[in-house]
Amino acid sequence: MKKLLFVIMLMSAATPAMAKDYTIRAVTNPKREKPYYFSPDHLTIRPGDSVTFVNAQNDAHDIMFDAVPKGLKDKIIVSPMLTKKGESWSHTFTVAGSYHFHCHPHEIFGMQGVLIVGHASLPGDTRHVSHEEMEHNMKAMPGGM
Ligand SMILES: [Cu+2]
Repeated sequence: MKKLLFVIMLMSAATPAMAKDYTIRAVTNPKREKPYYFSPDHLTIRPGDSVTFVNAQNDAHDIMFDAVPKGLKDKIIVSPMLTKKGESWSHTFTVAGSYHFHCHPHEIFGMQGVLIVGHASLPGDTRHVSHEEMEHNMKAMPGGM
């Protein structure tokens, strides 16, 4: 009975009606001291919420999650390359913890961000994903590199 109650609680926690969709813009602005950035670059959401990354202009940005909660196991989260203004990519986050992401073309410019789903990961609960793993995943995607 306790187990059934727990399952019902889990199901109601994942009810789509409660889930929100957030927007993070991928911005190129040569007038700024830091020309490439995500806006916002820090965001806290709840498990089950989605984030839509929107390309703010005609420039190439992508989103690679290089540090994710261990609870995701071997799942890799990467977007296709966004090249046109308004082009977007969405992902729903169900596993709680800290997520770190960056834009590959502009990684050396510090184009990165942090997403907290529910609560921050405890020390040791983060899995680092190599570029090799992420790029392999991108090639397998339609519209990927
Ligand atoms: Cu970029």
